[in-house]
Amino acid sequence: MKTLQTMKTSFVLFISLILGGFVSIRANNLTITNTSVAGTNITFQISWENSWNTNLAPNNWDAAWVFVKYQDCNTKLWNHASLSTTVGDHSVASPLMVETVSDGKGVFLRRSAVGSGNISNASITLKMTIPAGTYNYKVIGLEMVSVPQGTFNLGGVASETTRYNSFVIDATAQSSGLSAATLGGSSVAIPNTYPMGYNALYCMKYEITQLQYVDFLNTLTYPQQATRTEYDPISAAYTHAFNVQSGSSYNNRNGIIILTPGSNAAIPAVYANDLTSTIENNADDGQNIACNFLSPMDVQAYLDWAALRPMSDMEYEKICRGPVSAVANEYAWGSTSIYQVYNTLGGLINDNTTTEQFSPVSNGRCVYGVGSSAVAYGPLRVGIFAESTTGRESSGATYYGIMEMSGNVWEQIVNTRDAAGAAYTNTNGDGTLSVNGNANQSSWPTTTGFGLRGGDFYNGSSYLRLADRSQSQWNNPNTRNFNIGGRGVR
Ligand SMILES: [Ca+2]
Ligand SMILES: [Ca+2]
Ligand SMILES: [Ca+2]
Repeated sequence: MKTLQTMKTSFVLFISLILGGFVSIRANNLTITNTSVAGTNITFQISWENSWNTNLAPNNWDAAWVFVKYQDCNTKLWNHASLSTTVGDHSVASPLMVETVSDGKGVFLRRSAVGSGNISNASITLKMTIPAGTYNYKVIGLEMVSVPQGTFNLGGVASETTRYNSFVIDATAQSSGLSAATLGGSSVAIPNTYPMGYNALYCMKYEITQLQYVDFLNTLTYPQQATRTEYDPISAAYTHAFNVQSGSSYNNRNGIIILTPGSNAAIPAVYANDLTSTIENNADDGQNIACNFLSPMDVQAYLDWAALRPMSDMEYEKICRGPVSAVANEYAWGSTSIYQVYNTLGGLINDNTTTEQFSPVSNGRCVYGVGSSAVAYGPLRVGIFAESTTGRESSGATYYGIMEMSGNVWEQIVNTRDAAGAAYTNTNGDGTLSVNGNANQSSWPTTTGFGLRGGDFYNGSSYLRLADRSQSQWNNPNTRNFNIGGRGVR
């Protein structure tokens, strides 16, 4: 297990072809700079820290999922750019390689050979397939981690409660489907089209952050924004996009605000991060804190827009446990070591910033269990426990190096308890939402088929167990709770 240091998340570059200028509007540890467009080629430099590609267990690599949004300067509407599916059409500097995808909705950039360390200003040119026009562009990068194809142990061990039956998921299981009796845990029968975690996938390294959600909102139309936030986009400047806790002025550490109100239900609002009010987009405005208050339909819309897909209930266990044996009552980091952390506990350093950290280092650090002991509670920065000296247990990483799969905000999954969940396939998002801002991909749940995994900053430790399925059916598609977020896979 390589060390996992600083979090890196989406970065947006906004450029104008009309002005011929290229201005980066934000920066964090995954950066995209020096962007230019020539014809249908978009060129930029990408940097991120602590990338890896290893031929030792877990035999995987990290990658940046990069996709391009372009805005028609006449209609002002944002579209998802298609990228060439031919590797040779793109130009990628060492030590990176490009991995194209068959639907052309983005590319993965990753180390071409075994190695580790920082990626520094690697030059990338991607070939887009877009109609002629005059556009603004946003290049967005999300950090992902590869989860290789392979068998794994589902279900925890016999002494644990609220779990799947214990058995091996292999190629035969995936190609044959599984009966309700085989699965156990209140499941229905699932066909061979349900993603069981046997096949290779990429998983977002972190929960969706508040900056990523702002970037998303700022490419939507007014009606889409209205669906994807709690308050109308026409609300006054500095209105929070999501709920204020009842009886309090506290927003559970969610700092997403309306910066410029929309108007006439036609011109969209401009959103920003302003956790430390009231000058937006400062270094301490919570950009890299996990985005909470996300309903199941909010997460699905984000994933459709990003051309990713929801994680299945069984994939959650594969991503956490990997191919090794289950440990009784283990958490996502593969042991029962646990050290409680929450934001009002003390020990938080650089609160609300992109370097928010917690001291001391200890095995099993996990954001959970604040309960009712404090009012001003909320999630922490994604990747907060991954430091230069931490390993799997002290950073809270899964077998593959994915962060906060136990604790912080709940993970959303597609369940195996409803017919609608069982009908889910591995259909990816296509970058485009319905007129009203909903995901509209074949087989994705709409009313039932939803579930939660991994616990959160508010509840106690039993939900953090990686085998725990006590909330694996949670059919509240439009409910926004202060302790629920999500992430995607592809
Ligand atoms: Ca501020
Ligand atoms: Ca989580
Ligand atoms: Ca869609």
